[in-house]
Amino acid sequence: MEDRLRSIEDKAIKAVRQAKDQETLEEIKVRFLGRKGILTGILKGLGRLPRQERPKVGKLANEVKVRIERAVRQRLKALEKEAGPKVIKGFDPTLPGRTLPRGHLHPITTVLHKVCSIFERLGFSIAEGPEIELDFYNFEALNIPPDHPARDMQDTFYVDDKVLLRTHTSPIQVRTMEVMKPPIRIIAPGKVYRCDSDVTHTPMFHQVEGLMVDREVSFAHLKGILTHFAQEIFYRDTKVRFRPSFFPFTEPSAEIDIQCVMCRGGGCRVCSDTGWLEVLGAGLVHPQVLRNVGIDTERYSGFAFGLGIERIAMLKYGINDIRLFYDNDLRFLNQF
Ligand code: 2NL
Repeated sequence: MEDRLRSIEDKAIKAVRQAKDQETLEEIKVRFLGRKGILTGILKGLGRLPRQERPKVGKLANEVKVRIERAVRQRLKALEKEAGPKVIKGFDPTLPGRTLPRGHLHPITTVLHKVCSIFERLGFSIAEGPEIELDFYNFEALNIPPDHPARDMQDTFYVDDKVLLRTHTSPIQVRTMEVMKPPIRIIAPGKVYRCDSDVTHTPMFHQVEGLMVDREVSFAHLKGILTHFAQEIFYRDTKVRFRPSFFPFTEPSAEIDIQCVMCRGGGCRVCSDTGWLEVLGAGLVHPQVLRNVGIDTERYSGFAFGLGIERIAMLKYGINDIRLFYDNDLRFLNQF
């Protein structure tokens, strides 16, 4: 039996060393060491040997097994080295991986972040609120009377007679003033909804409003802050113009123009040859609005302003159709 084991070992190791490829090696391994292999057969048959021979033969058989296994491992290593990188049918692991397309922020998000960050650096905090609002916060508290044209069904998406989609982010500021005592310095960014659609209007767009309420807040503060903002978001030397205007929630009110960013004031199609572009609405918070939220108008005053993000983005990037922002055409979006 011992001779037989030695002869099996010799044969096995010779075969292993001569194996030309991994497949052949695997076959040899199965033939000698497999569940139905030669060596396994001998180990299984140990019980039929005379009792005194069993330990010796068993020990030898195990040693043979270990040596064949070692030879197989060594040969496998050598073959793998010879073969180089593994090539599985249809898959070459040496090829560079497919690069996944890399996403980026939507241009509206980028501009929204830029606008917010300018005001955050001036000490304003970001405030948020619901997009589905009560008529009270969107209109009533803002001194917009029931017969005001902004309430018309044409402009506002109503859910029912008391509930609507907010048409501006002012309700965020009303809610903040209700719960926060002055000094208040907040900006209110977010989506707003109006029943309107053409090259310069989409039914949903983004607005940022700002509000400051404190003792002795004046129009001079508003002018300084908005001039700084215009020069940060556009050009450092951008000229700014304040024109008298009207909003029900501010008094006095103003519309703020910047020198045209396309022609730098010379006159072009974008500014209709005026040299100016309207970018902001603003004013001192109407005393009635402050009273509506319980702020003492003898002690406090405030300014507020509002701007449309899509309009700023169109001017910054020279885009003439607002709907491009929402078509999700990658040929457009990938340019940012
Ligand atoms: C515009 C005009 C404006 C405000 C928004 C405001 C908010 C409160 C009180 C008073 Cl809580 N005013 N917001 C004021 C003036 C103008 O936006 O043209 N937006 C695009």
